[in-house]
Amino acid sequence: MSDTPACTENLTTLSKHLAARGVEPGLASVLEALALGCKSIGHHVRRARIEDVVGAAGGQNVFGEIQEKLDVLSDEVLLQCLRDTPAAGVYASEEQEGPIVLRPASEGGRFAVLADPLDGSSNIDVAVSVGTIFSVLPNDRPDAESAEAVLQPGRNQVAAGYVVYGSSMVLVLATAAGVDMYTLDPVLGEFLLVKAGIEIPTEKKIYSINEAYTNDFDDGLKAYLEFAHGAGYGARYIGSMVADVHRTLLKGGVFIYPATAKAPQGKLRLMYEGNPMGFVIERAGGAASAGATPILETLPTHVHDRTQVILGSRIEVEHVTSRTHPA
Ligand code: AHM
Ligand code: MG
Repeated sequence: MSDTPACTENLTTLSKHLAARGVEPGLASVLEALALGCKSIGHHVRRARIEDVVGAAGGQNVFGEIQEKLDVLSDEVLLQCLRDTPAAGVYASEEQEGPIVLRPASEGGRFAVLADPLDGSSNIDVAVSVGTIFSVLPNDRPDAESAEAVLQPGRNQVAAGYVVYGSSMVLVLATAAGVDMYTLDPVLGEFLLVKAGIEIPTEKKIYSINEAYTNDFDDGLKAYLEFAHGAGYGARYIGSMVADVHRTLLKGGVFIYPATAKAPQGKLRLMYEGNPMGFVIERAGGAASAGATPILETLPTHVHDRTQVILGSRIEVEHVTSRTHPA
């Protein structure tokens, strides 16, 4: 018998685990392309102010919002990674005017990717956590209609996830097999599996909402906040969706971005933010509501549609929706 101790080093890489999870090679190649893009974006985020990437790029996106330099760069990085990936058929993002057809389904482009390339980018200049959010849908329409192929309900997603550029760089990935979490090992340059089969904690008295907008909330939401104040809830709000949802996934509670008088459809984007985060939370055993119905059941009319977002553990979401949308 050898005296050599068994190696206990964590060497379960993303690609190894995708194969172990039974993710088919075409989808795995798209997810690995996104992970590569996120490593590159994370590298730029880490070097903010060393590189000239902080500040406005000088343009606006289709929503009339100021584009930060890093918004534009992150979008270009993801697009470049997907262009090189034969299974990627369509790319759409909140920085682009509309979906870009990379290659039709008939030429192998079997997946559509929708992304918020740099969520929370207005937090970059103060070094608060930001992230990349992505959704993968099947691209199975005839060639001429490929750009419209993205207009599917979130329920059709085959994978979704996000990367948080925080004190560590974390990838959370939801597939048919479940929700897994990876941390980037900066020396190996690999995302290594740190937790498989994540389940959201069931009950937790935490709400996450921009409470400064209370005067704009409807009576049901005001009633929920009154209930939460009386029931001893704590409040947490970072202002980067990706960081707020990541905390909600791991620690529980509810994240809410409601419709307000100023943003009657809500502020967050259905296809780049609501659907992928809803998919992750549902796969982890939680709920994601657009108010009256689950986010994932919303049929988009336009790629840039917005939605209300109420997501978290089922019971915490129910505390909100039972007051905002009583049966
Ligand atoms: P962005 O995608 O342009 O960065 O905007 C979305 C961000 C979310 O990350 C966050 O949840 C929300 O805006 C915060 O908005 P507010 O400042 O209104 O609370
Ligand atoms: Mg965003």
